[in-house]
Amino acid sequence: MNREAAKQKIQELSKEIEEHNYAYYVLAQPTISDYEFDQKLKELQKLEQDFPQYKLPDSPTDRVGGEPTNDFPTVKHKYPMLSLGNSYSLDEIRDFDNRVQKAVGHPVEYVCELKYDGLSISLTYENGLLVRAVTRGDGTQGDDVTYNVKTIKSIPLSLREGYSEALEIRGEVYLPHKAFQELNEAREEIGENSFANPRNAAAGSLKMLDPKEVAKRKLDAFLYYIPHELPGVSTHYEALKFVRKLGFKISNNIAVCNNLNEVFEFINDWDIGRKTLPFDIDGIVIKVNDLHLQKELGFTAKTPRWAIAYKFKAEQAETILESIDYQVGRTGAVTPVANLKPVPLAGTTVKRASLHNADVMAQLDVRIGDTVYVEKGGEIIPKIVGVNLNLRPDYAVPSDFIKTCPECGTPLVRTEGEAAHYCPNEDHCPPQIKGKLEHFISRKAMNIDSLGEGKIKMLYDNQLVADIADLYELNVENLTGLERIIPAEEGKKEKKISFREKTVQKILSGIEQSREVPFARVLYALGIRFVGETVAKKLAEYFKNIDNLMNASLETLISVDEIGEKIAASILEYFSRDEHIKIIQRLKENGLQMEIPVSEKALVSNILEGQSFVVSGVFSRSRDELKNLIEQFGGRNVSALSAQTNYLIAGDNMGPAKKLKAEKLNIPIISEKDFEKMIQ
Ligand code: 3B9
Repeated sequence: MNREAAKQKIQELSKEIEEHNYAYYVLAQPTISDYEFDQKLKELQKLEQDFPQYKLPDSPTDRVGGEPTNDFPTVKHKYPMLSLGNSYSLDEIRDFDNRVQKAVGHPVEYVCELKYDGLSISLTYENGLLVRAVTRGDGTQGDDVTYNVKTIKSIPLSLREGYSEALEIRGEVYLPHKAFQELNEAREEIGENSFANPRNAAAGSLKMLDPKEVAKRKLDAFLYYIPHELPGVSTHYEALKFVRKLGFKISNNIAVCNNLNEVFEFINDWDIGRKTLPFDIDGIVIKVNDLHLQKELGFTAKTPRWAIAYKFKAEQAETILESIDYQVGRTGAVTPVANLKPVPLAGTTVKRASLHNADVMAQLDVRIGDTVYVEKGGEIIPKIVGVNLNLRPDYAVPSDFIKTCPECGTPLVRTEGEAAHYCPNEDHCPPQIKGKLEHFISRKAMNIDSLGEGKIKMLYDNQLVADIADLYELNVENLTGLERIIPAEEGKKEKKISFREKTVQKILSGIEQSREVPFARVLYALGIRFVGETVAKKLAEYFKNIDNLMNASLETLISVDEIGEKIAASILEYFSRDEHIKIIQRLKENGLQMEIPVSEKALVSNILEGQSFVVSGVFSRSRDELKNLIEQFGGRNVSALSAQTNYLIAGDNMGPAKKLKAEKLNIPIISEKDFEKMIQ
């Protein structure tokens, strides 16, 4: 094919394929068979490969996912992303309506929408093209996940009707029930943990580093808000109709309500209707329709005054409390968990429920044998919210909270003023070890995404890793053939799974790559209590390397910006343990970054420029600290003496061979004091 024809064909196919996408994913009216669609997509992919110069910026081939990334850049939102105030009763909606009417002086029209339970996202279009998709983050800034969002088929890559004005639009990315179920089944097959709910699954999916993986997840999105003016639009409802024409998927389940009764009717209809929806909603959103009135009402720090969410009541069931287990979490917190006589609730059978902590147990006065009320909220595990005292049997007596850790036997501690009991055996209590490992590999720490919760469990259960340094001693031999047994469940057989060769390679290369992770993130990854990302950065900037930090006194630590006594004490405590020092030693030996790169060590002066030093012996400061000083003043450290070396800094106990060699090469031997004079 000649170039002109290829260009033409690429344009035609791109347009045609996107039309089919639109018909299928937005209008839910397929216009072509899957087979024909795939043929066209393949044809386009081939042409784009042969004539990459003609690939369009909104090519539908991007929907299968581009190249993997290492990180999602942080982007500041042009308009803040607010959240919604919550209400749990019709009375609270009445109060909301009263506040609105009082502020504007007359009754107003409302729009009612479903409250999608997903992940908020903001899309930016420039010259008609999707240029950015950013997560809500903290409302002010979020993660740029554009390449992942491009794989969501119902999100237009370019706007219809030739619309080319700048446009920002907000909505919710979610995972439909069916896709959620399929995903969890597939994860179970390969030994990964299931997601607790579609919301977590959607959030996890959008944060994956490989868009090709995201493309497989069948995410979807509803859009519901435009934070700026649109031509000829004066109500929220009109705004939604306007953007629907531009190709966005806007819900059909929207009502304009003239009074509160109509709002209540919408709420009641959907309290029942939600059970038949193919996706989760967690309530109804009520918004003032008139955009001028919205502006007049304004917003508070986090929420608009013109909108409110009505949250559906969690469904309740009554059943018998048969026994109480105690679970130790990743952080050592101990949670009492009730074993219940199985009872159906909101589509699933409930057998277990959280009792939170000793205070809640005492306050509810729950006893084994009691009939209890269980409720399913947004959490993973349902909770007990009350006891039916009329049905309490005579034998029921309060149970004492356990005194020792059910996982490792260590006596539990409870800090004054805190509700939770903790197991203090941080380094040797199994769930806490796994927690530390999971933190270590997490995205903002060492970012070893070839390992996950499931694989960590497998490695731990097979006694291959018991601390973070063990990860760097894994190899092909001990990973190959590892087995994990998935116990038999109702209607299913016991399953054995093992790592495939490809998985083993992936795990090892993920670990290998983590050796390049900068010092600040290594420091964060250690999991020192109270040392979060920001604190780790400050510490890395100040101390430059791990030895300086390890040797720092309380006074020095506290003198660092943003480090208070609580953090300082925790750092001292961490480094006071031999075991931790050994782990750090092993991490060092395995080549992890234990200092900031030279280029980042702020140059204090360039007085030593062009001078090279060999440091040998014992000094008043650590050798690393001395080497840092050399670099901070523009000098260079070399490991062995040669004719090019300018100075040998000799400390106590320097070997006689070094001295001889320096004398032979005519290299000046100076003391620590001499060196201090050089940089004064
Ligand atoms: C800046 C539905 C959800 C939802 C809003 C929703 C979640 C949030 C919201 C969005 N489902 N609707 N609506 N159906 N899950 C109403 C909170 N609105 C905003 O984020 C927002 C942002 C605003 C006002 C609202 O005011 C501005 C402030 C400064 C500059 C420009 C605008």
